[in-house]
Amino acid sequence: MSHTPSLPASRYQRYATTMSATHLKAMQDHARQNPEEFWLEQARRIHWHCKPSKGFRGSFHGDVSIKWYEDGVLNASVCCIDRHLTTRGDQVALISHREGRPEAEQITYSMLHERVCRLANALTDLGVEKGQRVAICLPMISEAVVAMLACARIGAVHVVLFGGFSAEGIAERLMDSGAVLAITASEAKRGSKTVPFKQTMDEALLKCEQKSTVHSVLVVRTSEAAVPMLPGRDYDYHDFVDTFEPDFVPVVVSAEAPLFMLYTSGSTGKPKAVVHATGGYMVWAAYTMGMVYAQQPGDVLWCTADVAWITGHTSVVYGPLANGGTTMISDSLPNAPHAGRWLDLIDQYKVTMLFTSPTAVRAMMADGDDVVQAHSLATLRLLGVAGEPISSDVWLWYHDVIGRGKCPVVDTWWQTETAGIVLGPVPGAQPLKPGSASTPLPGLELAIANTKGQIQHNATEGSLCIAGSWPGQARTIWRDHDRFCKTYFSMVPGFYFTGDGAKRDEDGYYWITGRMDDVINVAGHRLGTAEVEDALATDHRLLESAAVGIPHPVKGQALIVFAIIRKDATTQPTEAGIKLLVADTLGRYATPETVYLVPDLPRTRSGKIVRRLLRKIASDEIDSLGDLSTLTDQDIVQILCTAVHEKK
Ligand code: 6R9
Repeated sequence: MSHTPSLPASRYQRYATTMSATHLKAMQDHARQNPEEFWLEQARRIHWHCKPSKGFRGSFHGDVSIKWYEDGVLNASVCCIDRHLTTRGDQVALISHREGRPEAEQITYSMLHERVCRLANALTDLGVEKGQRVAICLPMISEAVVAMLACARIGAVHVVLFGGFSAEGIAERLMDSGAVLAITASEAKRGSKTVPFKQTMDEALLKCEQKSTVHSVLVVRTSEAAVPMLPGRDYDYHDFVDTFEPDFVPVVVSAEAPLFMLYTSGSTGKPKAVVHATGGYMVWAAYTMGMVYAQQPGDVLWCTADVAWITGHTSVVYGPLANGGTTMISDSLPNAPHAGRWLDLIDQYKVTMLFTSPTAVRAMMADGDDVVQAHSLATLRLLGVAGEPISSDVWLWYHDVIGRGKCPVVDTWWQTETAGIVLGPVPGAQPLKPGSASTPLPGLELAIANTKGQIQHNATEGSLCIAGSWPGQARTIWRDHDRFCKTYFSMVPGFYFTGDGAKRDEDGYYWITGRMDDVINVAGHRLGTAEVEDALATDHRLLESAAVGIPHPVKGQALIVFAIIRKDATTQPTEAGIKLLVADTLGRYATPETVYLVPDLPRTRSGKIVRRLLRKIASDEIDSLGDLSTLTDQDIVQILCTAVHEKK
């Protein structure tokens, strides 16, 4: 925990009109005393075709069942668009900036309505039905937002896939989700690199062979480059979609109908698709973004997350649009073509709220204060981060240098499974502590358990759990409810287990210490070390491997691989080859920082690899290796230390 003094709520006067400390306290009391009434009240933040009369129904015990607002009926695209048409049809809903184009596109709520309806008609024409899955694999372009909302409009379930996944990774997810249609782009530019979206999708579909259920592919042409199209399967997005009517009667669904599923990493190899339900998710997106970001007319919120992550779903699309705000997307990089590129865009598009990752803040910090000082940044009034721990010095730099000391910094802790902010300050209503994700939003009760699964009270440290459900909670893991129950509800019976460690101080503020399982967080991307090891196991020249995360000054954590080559291998795997194998299997984002080819790994007498030790060795912290007496072979430690040291 940091000893940096906290910053009083009164410092952020501009937020005083949004919510006072008294109002926040009243909400917290109401939520505790009458949760059913509290959550039904929050449900009024969105538009319902039939208003719900029930709040939560279900249990965290046994065959876990989670239902919210089950008698409510709605359509998520209506909540995000139609609802605002009479009051703010001409207000900009989406600013879409594309690097290399002179001006960003300003898409009003009316324009968004037209585009979403055309695509809803096109998808229906192609035979997509309510409940079916549609895979969306697009760069940060307006069609990505339109595609998500069009799926919602026809009651289909979107599965947004990250453009950084390999063909293998996409194929696996297409087959697992049973997607019937895919929406992709020809290619995307990332700085000087070209990302071949369509080519990767084609390869993925080839890999699926007979197992793919995808019958159609819509392709957004993002450049002049020629794209091979398969007649009868592939359609040019605009040539096809723009011919359809700009109106579509929304398909209403019951609150528990799935809105989307999203793949995320866990501590076992296979990625899992977390399923989110329409009603609860929409209330949660509106509530959490309304409490912490509280967009006012004129605010431009730029959340730099890719739509393929939960932050992209809730803080780029559903939250801001449900609340009638203006949201911005951009396909730019923070430091290409030059350092300070994102700062240019903040000034150019008068961004008032910036929401990014600690990795991006650390990268801006590394570029130096001069780059920041060369920009006005006068429109900014709120700064946010999520995705990984932010240290108090980086928090303060963000606050003092980017925010010029006048913008509150909101560090929000949440997960794909929580769908929206769980821990985060309500700016103007409570003090901010640099480096802390603050306190739970009203209606959420957090708990800290010790290693035996017992709940600890007052100031303490342990595993972070959530007592009781919240509307945005994931309902299940697609086609694997057992895994859902085991992963999240078996560690501390009756509680949702987050997988993160946390400290709670005497004021009830939480300080996240990081994952406690074998999930690492590289630049805000969750990665299971087992996924990496499974990928390496496909190279039969490798006997065994171990992947660990170690601290990295910019990315938060870096992925390090130790691999043992089989003695009988006829050819020698190289470090570069191993990196490529991981990138090909999982995606470029998972490329290991360093690979060590080693004769063995440190093991306990029962044969378990001692990862704690590998982390220390890989970070070159050889003075604090601790007790080595439980190892079968202590000499291996010295050999690994030398291997690491030689590379430094
Ligand atoms: C929103 C998102 C979830 C994991 C989570 C935790 C880490 C997220 C954080 C944070 C420290 C924060 N995490 N927010 N750690 N401080 N403010 O990132 O979802 O991709 O599912 O990752 O990210 O470890 O468990 P997701």
